[in-house]
Amino acid sequence: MTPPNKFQTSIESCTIRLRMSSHDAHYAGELVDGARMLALFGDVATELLIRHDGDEGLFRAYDSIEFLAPVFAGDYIEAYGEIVEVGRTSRKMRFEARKVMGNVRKPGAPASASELYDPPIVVTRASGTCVVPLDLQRKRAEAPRLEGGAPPRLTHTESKALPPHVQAKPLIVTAAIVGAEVTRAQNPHVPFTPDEIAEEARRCREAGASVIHLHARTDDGRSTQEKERYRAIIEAIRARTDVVIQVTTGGAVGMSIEERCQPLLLRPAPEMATLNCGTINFGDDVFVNTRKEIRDVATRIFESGAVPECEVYEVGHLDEAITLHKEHRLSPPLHVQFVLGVPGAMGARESTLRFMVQELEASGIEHSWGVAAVGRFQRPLTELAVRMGGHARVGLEDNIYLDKGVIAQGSAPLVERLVRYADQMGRRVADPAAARTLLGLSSR
Ligand code: KMH
Ligand code: ZN
Repeated sequence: MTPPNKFQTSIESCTIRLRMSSHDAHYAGELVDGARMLALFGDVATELLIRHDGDEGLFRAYDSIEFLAPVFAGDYIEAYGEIVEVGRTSRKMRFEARKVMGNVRKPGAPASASELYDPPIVVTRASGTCVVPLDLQRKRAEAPRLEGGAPPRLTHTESKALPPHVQAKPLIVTAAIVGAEVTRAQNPHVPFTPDEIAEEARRCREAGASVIHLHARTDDGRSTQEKERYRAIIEAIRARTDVVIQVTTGGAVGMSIEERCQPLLLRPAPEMATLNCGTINFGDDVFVNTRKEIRDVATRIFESGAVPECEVYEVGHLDEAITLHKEHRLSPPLHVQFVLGVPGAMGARESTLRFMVQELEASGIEHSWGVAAVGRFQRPLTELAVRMGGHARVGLEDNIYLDKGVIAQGSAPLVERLVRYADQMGRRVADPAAARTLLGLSSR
């Protein structure tokens, strides 16, 4: 995470900076107590609440705390925080403390020798919730920037069954509009040229998608990872719409890692990129991602500055994604896409999805998750994701039909239908700005 951009918020953010003194050192070797960082986060939270509500509010709970590096007396600490979600009285926040300067502390170096850390060293990360009772809110609380300002109409009987905390979660809809495998013989609406792809991206954005999962094709439809082709497509999309663009590093079966990762060489770097977390049977082929290759791709994504989305096709891939996060190979928070129903890999079953979500939640890692499902499973599994509080991906890459025997006229109709369903369920759709906040992307 390269502060401060990576963590920027569209709701409220602030930073405080101060030097740790010998009064703060609690342990041997002038080591500062981790609780000191939490005290700084408390001050940051208070400032955020004053800015947002005109009241100091109260800290209710942390849901995650990670101590990542030691802090010593003499270190300059920058404590950053942002409000990422606003409820009626609750304000969900994320925090990061970074060491920006400190003493050299090497044998032989003078005691006063000091250095700048470039990039700064992240020492603590946390997330938590504060509350401001309604009668103490002196400013009108602004909801995160979401589409459709009016509260959703609950027209579907099921919607009444969705718990309020699920309804409160903005839904990120990803449109996978091209893919590497689908042909025009299967669906004549698959876009190939930069203009066709950009036009479809615009239609999907208008239908409510905020992320485009992107593959590239040559004019005659062959799958390509060629950097200049991605540049042309991304420029064409950017000329039309503000969607988050997530490039594939999976490419097509049989491509080398070098070939697959070419879009990461673009500058400015893509905002997001997929990270495939394991090998699977992929229909009659094998989609190979060895552990060494996964780490290679993760490093390339990290170094490009793109935010990874971990593609999980099997239960073990989730363990791998969690391991990669723990190895600090991914810029947090952790984004997981459960891809269900690939022939030869994990089936598209509710029980499997619920198990994986439970495992992810039990990891204690700050995360978000979404569902992509293949063919006839796309609709039921993405709708299940909506009901479970996850995000969802639809589009021709995964499914060419709108209904049984009815070819979808592009990906936009699939997006439109999912957004309608989300509305019935009482979940609002995140626009690209809100999606960027939720995904921890730099603002464009
Ligand atoms: N075409 C598949 C073999 C991704 O985009 O990262 C890989 C794929 C995954 O589509
Ligand atoms: Zn893909």
